[in-house]
Amino acid sequence: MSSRSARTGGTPLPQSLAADIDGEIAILRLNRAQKRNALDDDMVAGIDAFFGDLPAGVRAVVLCGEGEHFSAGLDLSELKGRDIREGIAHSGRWHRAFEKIQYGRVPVVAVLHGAVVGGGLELAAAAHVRVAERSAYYALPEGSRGIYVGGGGSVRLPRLIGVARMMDMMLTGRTYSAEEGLTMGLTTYLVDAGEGRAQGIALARRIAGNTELTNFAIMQALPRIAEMPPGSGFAMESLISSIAQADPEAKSRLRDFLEKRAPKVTRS
Ligand code: 1HE
Repeated sequence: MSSRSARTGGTPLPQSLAADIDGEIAILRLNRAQKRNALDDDMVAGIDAFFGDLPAGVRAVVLCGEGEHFSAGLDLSELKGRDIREGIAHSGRWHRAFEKIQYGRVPVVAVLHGAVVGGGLELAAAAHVRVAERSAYYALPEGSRGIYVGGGGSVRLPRLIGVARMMDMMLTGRTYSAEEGLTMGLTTYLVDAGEGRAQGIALARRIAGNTELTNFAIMQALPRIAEMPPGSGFAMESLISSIAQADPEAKSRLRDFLEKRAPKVTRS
């Protein structure tokens, strides 16, 4: 049974965001198509509140955008009167909100189409899986606007595409297509027009079927282990894998396989 509400947990969302809960999946839509889903302060606060207050039964989130574009990035109209102090506070609010996506309670699948630019790309980079329709394109127009990324882009994007590529995108305004994004690490799945949401939901359902402990390990431990010196990483991996396999749910799944009740791994 699907429920649609401006509230998902206890927190009201601004009009520019809309949430649906369908069983174990929550769908958060950027709902400001008239401004190409440009992210203003209310939206960023709403994203923070949404991911910080997911209903207990939700086990994966799909993040997508209404209209012709995923997101045109930062709402540039808010920059006009901001001084340095306010700029730092603003960037910090984006960091906190997007941190709740990347290191939140459940995995997030972003569904991308049209412009995925500036802060919109920073938002997409915080998700764990990115499904891009063929119309999607990636850009960092901050360079030509006289500003700089402020939503964690300098931290997350080099880890996905490398410093040199990000530098080029910012210096020259180069854009990449959804298809090019596949080999670069921006697009995880490439789909045809109109198929993104269904694919995103199907992937979210698959993710929701994993054990909570495994999803926790993948989201929280994997990216941190990747940043550790190898010796610390191996030790952390041993700990995490032993904790995961001791879970009764893991034991039951292994028994299902050994007693021929679980599906085999097949080509998709
Ligand atoms: C906006 C914004 C915005 C559209 N802030 N209002 N981002 C950018 O530099 C991208 C700027 N936007 C664009 O290049 C284009 O709007 C799009 C390619 C995304 C879409 O083009 P189009 O022809 O479909 O729409 P449009 O006619 O340009 O825009 C429709 C309306 O949305 C229009 O307002 P209107 O009142 O005239 O109808 C636009 O002004 C408005 N709009 N994008 C404010 N971004 C944490 S730091 C992150 C730093 C950044 O993200 S920098 C990158 C900013």
